[in-house]
Amino acid sequence: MYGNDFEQPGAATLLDEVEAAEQALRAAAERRVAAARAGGTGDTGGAEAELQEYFDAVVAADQKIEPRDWMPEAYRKTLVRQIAQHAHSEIIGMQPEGNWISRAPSLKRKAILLAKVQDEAGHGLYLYAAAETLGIDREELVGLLLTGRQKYSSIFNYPTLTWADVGAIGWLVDGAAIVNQVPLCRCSYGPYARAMIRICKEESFHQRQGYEILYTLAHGTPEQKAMAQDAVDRWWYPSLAMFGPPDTASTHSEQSMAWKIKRFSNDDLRQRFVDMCVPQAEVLGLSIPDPDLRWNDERGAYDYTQPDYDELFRVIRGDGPCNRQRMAHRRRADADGAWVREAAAAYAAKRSARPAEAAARPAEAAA
Ligand code: BYC
Repeated sequence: MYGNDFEQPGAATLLDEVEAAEQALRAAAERRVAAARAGGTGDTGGAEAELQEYFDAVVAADQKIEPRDWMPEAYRKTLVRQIAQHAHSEIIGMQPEGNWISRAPSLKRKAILLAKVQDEAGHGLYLYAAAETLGIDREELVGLLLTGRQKYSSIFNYPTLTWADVGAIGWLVDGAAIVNQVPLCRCSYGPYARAMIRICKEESFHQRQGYEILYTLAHGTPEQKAMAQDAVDRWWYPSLAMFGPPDTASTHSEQSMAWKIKRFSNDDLRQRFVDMCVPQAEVLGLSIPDPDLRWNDERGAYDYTQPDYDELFRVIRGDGPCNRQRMAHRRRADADGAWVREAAAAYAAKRSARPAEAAARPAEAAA
């Protein structure tokens, strides 16, 4: 079951979607579009127009573009931008929760949180690896983050003030991430889609652990319940803002949707998230801090108050509550880890030199 341990209609849908996306991905790997059957394998031998035609046919047929395939330069750049931003978010996203590992209220909570934060590092690795298939290496991407030329998600610029924030991040932030990322399992670029399938399965556990923390607090002492409510009050609107600017201000959505990188617009996903959270908040016994939240029969969805998009743009520009702290910490970690990367590279070079040395030895002996 997706998300939490309480029966609710439609609760399994998101993980079912991931499952279906995985099956579609496998099927896509076995089929090639008609153009490929007739004219070859989509290799790069033809003229630009033919290559574009083949690319368009693959996308239209819901097949996957693979690293070996020709792709428009703008498609490649968009993927590098989005995948890198996503990877950076996973790595920077370790900080707010990492802040609570040493202060988790029990050994069990500490072990769970450690595993969760480690998973985020793993997600970063899958995503950097997916970006590398587009011909850019991880070191360069990290450099772009550290010099402020690439972004990471706005959400990680908010502080984690209490233990309940760890619950709110799991429920709301990971919940928003799942809603955003499940459709990315159907992304037209194969390596990104494959990375997302695994990530979404792990995110489901993350969301559930946050939900369970909040449920426990909400059913604990009045002080614990108040702490849980306070965390939800602070994380609700930043979580809504994670989905990006409204459609009218989203510069990339239209093209990304035409390329089937994005499958839904920012506003559609935001709505889906709100509709998912309302019944879950009821089970928690916590309220969503929006006096205008109400069911709209005509739309078949909840009406809700939009997040403050000026605040979102301020945070994206680097002026959120924790931007400076997050980047300073990341730069420090990068510098502190330099010797590990150097040692690993030296070890790898030594190991790869070994077969050559071994091959050279008999010849030397014979001489
Ligand atoms: N924060 O045209 P738009 C996680 C930027 S990690 C910062 O709508 P797009 C987790 C956008 O980049 C969660 N910037 O863009 C980890 C663009 O600027 P540029 C991360 C944002 O790409 C640890 C401009 O605003 N998830 O789950 O079509 C613990 C215009 O926006 C944001 C992903 O990265 C933002 N919130 O759509 C727990 C998912 N929103 O690049 C959890 C993959 C917008 O032109 N990414 N911008 O300078 C996406 O789905 C899309 O990139 C977005 C934005 C929906 C985020």
